[in-house]
Amino acid sequence: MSEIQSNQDTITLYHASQTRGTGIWVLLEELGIPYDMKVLNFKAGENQQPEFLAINPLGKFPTLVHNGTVVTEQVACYTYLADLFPEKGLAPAFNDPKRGAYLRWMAYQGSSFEPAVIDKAFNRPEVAASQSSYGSFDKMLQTLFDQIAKGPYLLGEEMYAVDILWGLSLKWCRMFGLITTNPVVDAYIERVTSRSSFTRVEEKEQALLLAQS
Ligand SMILES: N[C@@H](CCC(=O)N[C@@H](CS)C(=O)NCC(=O)O)C(=O)O
Repeated sequence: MSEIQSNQDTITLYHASQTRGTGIWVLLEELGIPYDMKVLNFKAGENQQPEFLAINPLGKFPTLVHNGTVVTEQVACYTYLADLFPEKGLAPAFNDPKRGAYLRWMAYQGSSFEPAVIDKAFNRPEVAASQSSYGSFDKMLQTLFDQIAKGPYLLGEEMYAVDILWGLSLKWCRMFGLITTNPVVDAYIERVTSRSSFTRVEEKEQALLLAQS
């Protein structure tokens, strides 16, 4: 496990490049707050070593530790960090009318989109919509795309942490051929992922991968 220490702060991201943790790294950069990173070599199985399993028994990324509190599951990590720094404006305030929609689309990624995409990727037979947690794949995706079409960001004019989650998630799913997008969704992906925070993280991840190979 190698350390990249930016300061003495108590936010630590346990990370492996090109995983769901990548977006959390982007969010930390967007927030512009101090954080530390512990980089694990996923291919060498460092995430299955006792030291890391003691923190996250699943051995998965992202894993975040803040003042001794462990946060796992990417949607929880996005929500937690954006709420921790309300002054950065990456989450609607608790009394903001957008708050409900913000939480809805955050949770949608983990509880509807991902299970649907994984079922499809593994060619699992579709069950009746009423027996599936996401209904049907097509309706799940169209509902998301209809929201994106309202633009320019998921909840309108402002970009929030939830856009980092969706920008990267959709970009990778499109790249792996797991979803078919449309020009409006493509423009949204570009709008979000062309930010300098994404570019910086991408460059650093490439360097890390090179160092680990
Ligand atoms: N449900 C988790 C999934 C996390 C996950 O599957 N992460 C992958 C990388 S994208 C991982 O850590 N795989 C390593 C392994 O299972 O060995 C989340 O939403 O964060």
